[in-house]
Amino acid sequence: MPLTDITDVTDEVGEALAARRPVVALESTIIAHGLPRPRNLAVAAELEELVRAGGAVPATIAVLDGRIRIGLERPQLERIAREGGVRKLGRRDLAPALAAGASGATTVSATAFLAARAGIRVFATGGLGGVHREWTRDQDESADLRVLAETAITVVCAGVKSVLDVPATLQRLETLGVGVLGYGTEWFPGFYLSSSGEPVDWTVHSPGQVADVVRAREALGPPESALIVANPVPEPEQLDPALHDRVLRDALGECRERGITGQAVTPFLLDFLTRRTAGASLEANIAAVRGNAHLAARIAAAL
Ligand code: PSU
Ligand code: MN
Repeated sequence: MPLTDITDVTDEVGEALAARRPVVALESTIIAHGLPRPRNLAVAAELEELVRAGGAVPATIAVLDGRIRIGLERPQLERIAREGGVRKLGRRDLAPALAAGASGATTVSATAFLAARAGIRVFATGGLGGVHREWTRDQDESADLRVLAETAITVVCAGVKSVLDVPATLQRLETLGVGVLGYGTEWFPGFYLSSSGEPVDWTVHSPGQVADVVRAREALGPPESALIVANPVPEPEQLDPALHDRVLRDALGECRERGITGQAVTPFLLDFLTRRTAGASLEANIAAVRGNAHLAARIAAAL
């Protein structure tokens, strides 16, 4: 069965891709499982507007009723934001979800995979998945990393979620051959924080410089891999680092105590932080994603 038979591309996205106009992919897990309702719907719509304001067409990606959706109309965005039973789909979950006629939100791994297949070259998200701090015990490493190692796409993010083991994740990215550029910074961003305290090897300062790197990568040819553009949340909008460290310690403790594992870990930690920082982590998270959506559009336009 050809992929096009099970994929619905909105007219707007399809026309933009055919005319080689800039398109930016957006993931849907952050909407369904990363942000609280009803704010999630407002943010999802705002991200699309930010992409437009940056000069590109937004393509939010999800699976609805067993069909791949590249670009969502408003009623479909509402379903992802509001419906119960919207599953969290990594790349490996796509086939069973499609076969079952299920609906689900796509993580970075599934979104990057589907976006690249659809011919989209730039993707914006909040924070990537990565190596969890309890890796030595449970080997929890997000499928995001493996997919980024095999997929030619530029991913604009605010680093990896700070609930993870950031140095270990950077090591894995190096091993996997995934390029990392700091955008306007010499430090890898810390998702809720402007800096994780870990250095990056390469820094760029404009969308044009990112486009130069992408073109050089394309000239080098296979094997394909992703390019991460690590764009920090502006310092005035970051979460207070002391509050971050304190609440995160509690979150990781509670996660372990309650025996939460697998796909549930990331949503649990994000929600715990939101509740225990009285929404401050949520604001930092949203500020980061906003900046990424806008920058991704400018990069897509520069390409
Ligand atoms: N970044 C956010 N919020 C999120 C996520 C990332 O700001 O909800 C999601 C992404 O979809 C990412 C996923 O791919 O969390 C990683 O989950 P896991 O650690 O279970 O692979
Ligand atoms: Mn995991």
